Amino acid sequence: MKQTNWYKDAVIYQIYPRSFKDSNGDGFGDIPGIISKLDYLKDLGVNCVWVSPVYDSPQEDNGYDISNYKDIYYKFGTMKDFDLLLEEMHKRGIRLIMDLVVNHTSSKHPWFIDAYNNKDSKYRDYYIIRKGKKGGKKPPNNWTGFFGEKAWERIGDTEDYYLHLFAKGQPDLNWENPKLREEVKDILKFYLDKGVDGFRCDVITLISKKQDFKSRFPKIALTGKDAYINGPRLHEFLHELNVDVLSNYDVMTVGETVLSTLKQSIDLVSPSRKELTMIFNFDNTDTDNYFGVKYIKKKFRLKNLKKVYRKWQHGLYKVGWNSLFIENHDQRRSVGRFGTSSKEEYRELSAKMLATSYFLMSGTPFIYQGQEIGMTNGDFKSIDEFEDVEIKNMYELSKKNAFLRPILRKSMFEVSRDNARTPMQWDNSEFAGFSSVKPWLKVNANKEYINVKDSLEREDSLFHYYQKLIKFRIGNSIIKDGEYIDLLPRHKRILAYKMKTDAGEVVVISNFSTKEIKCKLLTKFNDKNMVLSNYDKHNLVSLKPYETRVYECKF
Ligand code: ISL
Repeated sequence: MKQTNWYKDAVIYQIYPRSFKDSNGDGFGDIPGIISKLDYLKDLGVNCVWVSPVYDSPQEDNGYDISNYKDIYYKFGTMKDFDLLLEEMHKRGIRLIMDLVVNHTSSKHPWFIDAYNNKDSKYRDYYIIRKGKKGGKKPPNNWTGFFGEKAWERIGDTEDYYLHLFAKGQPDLNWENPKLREEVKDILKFYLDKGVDGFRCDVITLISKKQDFKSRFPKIALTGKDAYINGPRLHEFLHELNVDVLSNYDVMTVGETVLSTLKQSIDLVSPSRKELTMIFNFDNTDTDNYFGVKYIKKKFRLKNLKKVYRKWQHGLYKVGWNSLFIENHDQRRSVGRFGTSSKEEYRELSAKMLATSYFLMSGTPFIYQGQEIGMTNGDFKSIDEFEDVEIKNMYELSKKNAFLRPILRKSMFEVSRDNARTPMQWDNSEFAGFSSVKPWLKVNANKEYINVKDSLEREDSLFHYYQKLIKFRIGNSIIKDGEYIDLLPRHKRILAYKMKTDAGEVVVISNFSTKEIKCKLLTKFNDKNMVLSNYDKHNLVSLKPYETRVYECKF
């Protein structure tokens, strides 16, 4: 099938369905709710939507634990609703990307239930099951997973254990088994034949594990990671999926990669290798922590973000394609992060500045629901107000482990994934227009003044700024194909870069501070080339607090 590379002109909006819009008054978002808001998304200007998992699931990890890939979780709706969603999106020229979670299933998946209960089950080899040590008293090795737990769980009182790199209810699949790989291809085809436009591939770099299953030392966070991240057959498995299935459709994939180097990422996205279209790396969101561990927070410095931008823009230039994002359902909100301010005086102004800064580089920009109106972290006051399995596990860990306790307790609330999962704030009514009843997760009190209704009414809102940004980005080949040039690599408060091709250049200059700053660079540009800014009036030689400007010159 001819590949049109449409994704290079896509702006993708991520929906976390349980928090987006509840249509039937059960306090839980659903597919008809999404359908009712498609005109809103069209108005925003995005041309593609990534929907976090809506498959059937016991919801131990909010749908990232799938018990039936070919059915829809009843609270989200039915397969009929899903088909209608796809149809209604396509009618509006919006593409649909599904979340593909195939590193693991739910422990309630019929494959796993059979494998767990029956040693001779044909599904036993769909999972990673190994004999424990000491007659089953101890796990097969010392690996630990992503939610602060041991990565093995004993199968009843047998000698055997199954591997789970996430919650206990998320057993890892065994990709070494060709039959399992055929099942995955079948799932892909099922949705691609419906007309789905691609997949966001959950923790895809974990699917191949080193087969020695030996303990690893030293025992630090993610013990065993060198055996289960970027494993030996990762590229082979992805190539197989691509050649056998994906390349028969004009679709895109974005792989969620955890701790992948630039070199590994280049291999994943080089078109000639036929693996993935693009990846999410987390170098940007790791700029405010140590060792890639979000609980160990560090002060944000613009120079570190600039380094990340240079690394990925230069690293993939003419080699592969980038993804651009500042938020998702696993990250706390970007307001008050990455140098921006959550003080109401600066909230929208600084959010416009950050939006401009990450949006106009080469790559596909993603917007996470609520980001376009500047939603903030949830106002959680006690552990009981959280719902996420990750923070609950971490809280338990902090009770048991005296060394980790102060570190976890200090940052846990602020970095919790639930901060991004609070109900979408549509208006200032009791449940923020998300639902007619009390939602599954606490509504943020600031829905009084941060909400879609207000944003649509105010001409100078962040929402309207995003509209302009999206319009400018889609189809702009200077940005798409341009070479990234950092114009002020050493400046501590100003980010300035140029995207350059033979046809012209786009220049972005942003002040990441609350101070007015002199900037000589500004004198080089003519105001009549300014295409976007978050201020109406501009000074020739200085940038106001959080000011951002975009200039475009065509040669
Ligand atoms: O969220 C994280 C840290 O807070 C990450 O470590 C996250 O678990 C990792 O990026 C993998 O995320 C994906 O797979 C998980 C799921 O819980 C996440 O929501 C999903 O985005 C397991 O399927």
